[in-house]
Amino acid sequence: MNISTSQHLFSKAKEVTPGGVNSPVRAFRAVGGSPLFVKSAKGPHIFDEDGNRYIELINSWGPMILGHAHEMVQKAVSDAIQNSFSFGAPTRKEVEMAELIVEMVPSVEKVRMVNSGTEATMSAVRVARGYTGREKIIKFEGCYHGHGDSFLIAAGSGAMTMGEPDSPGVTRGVANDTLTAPYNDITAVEALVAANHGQIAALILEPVVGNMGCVLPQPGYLQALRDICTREGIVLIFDEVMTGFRLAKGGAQERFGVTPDMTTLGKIIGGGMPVGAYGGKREIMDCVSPLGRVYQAGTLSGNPIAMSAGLAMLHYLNDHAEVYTQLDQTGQKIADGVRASVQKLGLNFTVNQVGSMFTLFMTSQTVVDFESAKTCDLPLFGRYFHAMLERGIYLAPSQFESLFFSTALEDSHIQTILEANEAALKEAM
Ligand code: KE4
Repeated sequence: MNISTSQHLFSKAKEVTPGGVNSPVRAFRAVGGSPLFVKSAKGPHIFDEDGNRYIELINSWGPMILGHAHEMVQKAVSDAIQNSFSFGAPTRKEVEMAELIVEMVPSVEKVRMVNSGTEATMSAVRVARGYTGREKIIKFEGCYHGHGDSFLIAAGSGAMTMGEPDSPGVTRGVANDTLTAPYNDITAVEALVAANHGQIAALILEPVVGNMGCVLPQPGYLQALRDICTREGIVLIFDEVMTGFRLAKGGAQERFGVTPDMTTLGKIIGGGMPVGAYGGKREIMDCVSPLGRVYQAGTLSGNPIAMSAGLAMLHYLNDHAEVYTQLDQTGQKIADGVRASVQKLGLNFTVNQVGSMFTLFMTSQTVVDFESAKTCDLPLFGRYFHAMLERGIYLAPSQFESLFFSTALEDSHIQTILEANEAALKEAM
């Protein structure tokens, strides 16, 4: 494929932006080659600056669950723009958004809007510390909760591909307050709790992990964490920035029937616009300024244009339960098809899938945590990624990322994806 315009733009970008991108994983460093510069998108397709069309399975890392440029979301934004962009004052749309989130997400009694998933998780941890008066947190190796200092310890996502999970610039003091445990290992959590008794403010996790690739909680794991946190007075935070409104309209907490004390949200909540949120039990959220003493603020929080996009998206998802049936079917079809090709080619690779989240791991191990995810053959994944790109399928440019399917994928697209997958696996081996 001719990608000369993207290559030219990338060389210009690298002169004026670190690594030529505004978020590390976009730079293709984990798979090699030069990143595509996207010009437009519609439905299941993106179009790069050289006019190449791809069926895309990133969907802006989750938000575009209804496919790109959905007319319902676009109309909501174009209508909102007529009333100007931002006021820095309360608006009725923020009330509507908060009421809708409270209705849709089981754990949320009160919610605060912010502008990214990182802001949501940083704020939720601060509130948990303020509410409990405790300082330490537990996170899990391979889970990613944005780029807040407390979380860049054994982080997933781009941090994994950078080969330095503990980022420079994170102080020893911050790192000392972040305890880590392997995902899916309850014994390790019990040991941390015993060794730090009465000092742990919060336990934060991705209830289904997307950021080491898609990794599911093993049966009983989430409930066991819930029980430990209830027993110890630890605030259980489900980071549903990825899974929220995707795995069910109430997110993973609805799908798995386990209710945390707080939830962080992002991605889909903004319909493609920069929106995050954190919420939970009333008694915890009432600690937040100006009602409580835990300070958190934001110039563009609850921005009316972003609220319009998010409200259009969430109302649609809340009113169309069939979306989740379709997404589950799409995920199952693709997982079954990829597993069939892997078996046909005599490859012993692992497929993890739940709903519209999916990862093909280039390892024979069952992938249940950070250590097993790291056994993947990364050079092989890079060759597979580019073989798929050449066939017009745009995957996440890292083995340690989940794919996200949208309702814009029809059977014809799924067939194209599966044919390309089998050919790309053959080529890459
Ligand atoms: P943002 O600050 O990027 O909006 O959200 C951070 C975040 C928090 N929690 C979870 C579970 C997340 O997945 C994320 C962000 N996800 C990555 C994808 N692995 C965003 C892509 C990127 O970093 O460019």
